[in-house]
Parts: sequence; C-alpha cells; structure tokens
Amino acid sequence: MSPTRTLTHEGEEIPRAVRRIVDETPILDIHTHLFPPTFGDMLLWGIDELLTYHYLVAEFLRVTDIPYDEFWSLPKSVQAERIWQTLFIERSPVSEATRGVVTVLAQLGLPLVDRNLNAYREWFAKRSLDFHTKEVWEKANVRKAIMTNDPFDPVERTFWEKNTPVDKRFWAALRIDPLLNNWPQAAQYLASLGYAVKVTLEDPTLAELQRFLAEWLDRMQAKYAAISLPPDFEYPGAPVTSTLLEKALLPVLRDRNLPLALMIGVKRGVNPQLRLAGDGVGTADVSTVERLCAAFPGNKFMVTMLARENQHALCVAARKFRNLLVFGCWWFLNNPRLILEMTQMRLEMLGTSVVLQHSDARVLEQLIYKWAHFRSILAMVLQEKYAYLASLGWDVHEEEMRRDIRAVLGGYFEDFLELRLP
Ligand code: HDL
Ligand code: ZN
Repeated sequence: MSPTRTLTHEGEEIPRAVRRIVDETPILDIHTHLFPPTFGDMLLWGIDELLTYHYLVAEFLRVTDIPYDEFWSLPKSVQAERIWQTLFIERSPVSEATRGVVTVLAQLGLPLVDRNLNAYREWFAKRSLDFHTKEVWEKANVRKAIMTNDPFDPVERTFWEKNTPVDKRFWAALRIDPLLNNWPQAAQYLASLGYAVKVTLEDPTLAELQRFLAEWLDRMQAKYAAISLPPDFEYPGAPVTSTLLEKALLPVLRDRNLPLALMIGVKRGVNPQLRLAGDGVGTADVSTVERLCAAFPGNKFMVTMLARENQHALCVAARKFRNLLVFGCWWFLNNPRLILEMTQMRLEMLGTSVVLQHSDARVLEQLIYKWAHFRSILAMVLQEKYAYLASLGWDVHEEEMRRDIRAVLGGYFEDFLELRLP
C-alpha cells in the first residue's frame, strides 16, 4: 500500500491546491441577464440596483405591510433605502441574496462597520462604468458572460437592429419564451415585424418562423436558443408546441449545430403583485426531457430544472443521452445547502461532463458574489474527491485538476458546442 498521500504530484497540499485552482480558473458564465455598457440602461449596476434585485424585493415585502402598489410607486432609491433598513439593519443579512450584497461590498473594499448606504452610493457615483465593469470582471474572474437576449423586447430589439457593438466579454443567447408559452401573441408580434406569420401553423408560417429564428441567431451570433417553461411542459404535448419544436425551432438549431436550452419548472406570476419577484416553482416531468433527447438525437439540449425534486432524475437522464447538457443551480436552487447537494450529486453521476453553475446575474456586481459563494462550495466538494484519490496513491496532477475545474466552470459547454452529432 503506497503511503497515504495528501499532496499533489507537484507537492502542494491538496486542499490548498484545489482552492487556489478554483479561484484562478476564469469562468464561462453560461446564463446571465447582463449586457455590455454599450446597451445603456439595460446594464443594471450599482448599490440601488443590487438592493432592489427582485430576490430582495420578495424578502422585503414578506416582512412589511406596505401595500404592493405603494411600494411600486416609490422611487427606486426609496425602495433601496427601505430594503436596506429592513433587511440589513433591522435584521441581519443571512439570506443568500442579502449575504450576497455584503460580499459585493466587502470585495469592492467598502467599509462594512458603518453600514452607511449614502456613503456606498457616493462611492458608486464616482465610478466610471467601463473601469467598474473591468474591475468587477476581474474580481469575479469571469472570462465570458452569456446574455439573455430577447427579440420580443422592443427596447432590446432596437439595440440589435442598430448593430450596437457587443464586446468580447459577452456572448449572446436567443431567448424566445413567447414562442412556446404564448404562440398567438408571438405570432402577432412577428407579423408586426413583417414576417408572414399566422397563428395557424401552415407551411408558409413555419418557413417564416424559421427565417425569423435564423435571422436572429445569426444577427446575435447566438451560442444557443433558450426558453423557460412551466412545470407541466411536456413533449409530445399540445399540437402547437410539438409542431413549433419539430418543424421550426429544432431544424434551425440543428442546421447551425446550436443547442436549445430548456429551463423547466417556473410558475410565472404565482403572485403577480410582486411583478418580477412573483414567480414560483413546480415539479416537472423529466420524462419529457428524455423523450426530446431520444426523438431528436441530432439536436443538442441544455437543461436546467427549477425544482429540487427533479435534480436526481435529470442527472440520470444525462447519463443516458450525450446530447443532454445539465447546467446550473437555477434561481430558488441557488442557495448553499442545495448547491452543495446538487454539485456533489452531479460530480458523482456525471463526472466533469456538466456545467455546475451559472450566475443568472441581473446586476453587474452580482457576478462577484454569485461566483465567490459558488467557488467556496466547489472547492470543498473537489477537495474531498481529489484527497480520496491521493489517499489511494493516485497521482493528482495540478494540470489535470485545472482541466477538470475549467470544464465544470463552463469549459464543458464549449466542448458541447463543438460536438457534432450524427
Ligand atoms: O427565466 C429566467 O431566466 C430566470 O432566471 C428569471 O430571469 C428570474 O427572474 C431570475 O432572475 N432568476 O434568477
Ligand atoms: Zn435567468
């Protein structure tokens, strides 16, 4: 029996080496709601945006009796002040979303003893956005962020139609929720853009729909198309849904060797008065994912599911289908306890053929906390895995650890993009 090893091949203590490499590995963040500074106000940043993040709005409205409409009528700065006072001063910031704001302030070097919101505001006001964006990118150690780009949003659409420059830190993803979730409304909107699209899915409409998809995938140079879907999404399902997938979306994506990202399990507007904060979660049916992967072996699917209850079956499904990439601890799963459970389970069932996390950042500085918090958990999980190998005498090489960690922090998505299925 070889002596119990606790060192890497290069002679570094394994826990230390893992933490260092996890911190040093730049991340490809495959799902965010960020935009380049060239997209103007679409890029949210600064302390007031951090404090009025819809996760914090939900937590604030839980513990106050302010009428919803009164809250929404307040200026954003007043909303931020109320949230700061209620969730950070009158209560300790121990939830994931409140703790995240404190992580951001700490990592940007702002004093935490005074808890002086106006001093924070003055600091942010002095920041040049370009410099600030660069510094946030470096602190989060992100190499690319994939956006959520919605041609059904008239504001965002104009930025694309004006060929607004997108710098190399960003890739695009074509987000097309209305297509499967509200086809009649989508058809009407596409017709208003000049596509000869009717609600009835006859061949000319399907051809025009393929033209719309092709034009926007190419205009954005999108890396994938994405749709968020309710828990009861199924395939085969409603005839319209099946036809839109079979005769429009999947053929166009297959021709371009691009994946379709399915984000399944969101119940939109369970409390509409909370607006963006009003969505809920429901357990979905993983069989639908299996049927899609089996029915379209030449298409690539990226899937994240919102219910904790779906995670194990989704890992099993991924073991059956090489055209299925599992990604992220999405939204209500993005909490340390659940991230730990999911990360261990995914590594144990899928090895490094998985993209373990995305940030879902809506506000620029969230990149800092969402990735700092995840890196701590990833390091903890991998330290145990590599230490076990070393304890048996397996030679744990730094370069191999670096390869593995890059894969699960987005590198596997790049391999998946290159994958050409027969
Ligand atoms: O549909 C999505 O992409 C979700 O991520 C929603 O945008 C949600 O509001 C969110 O920001 N979750 O983190
Ligand atoms: Zn999102």
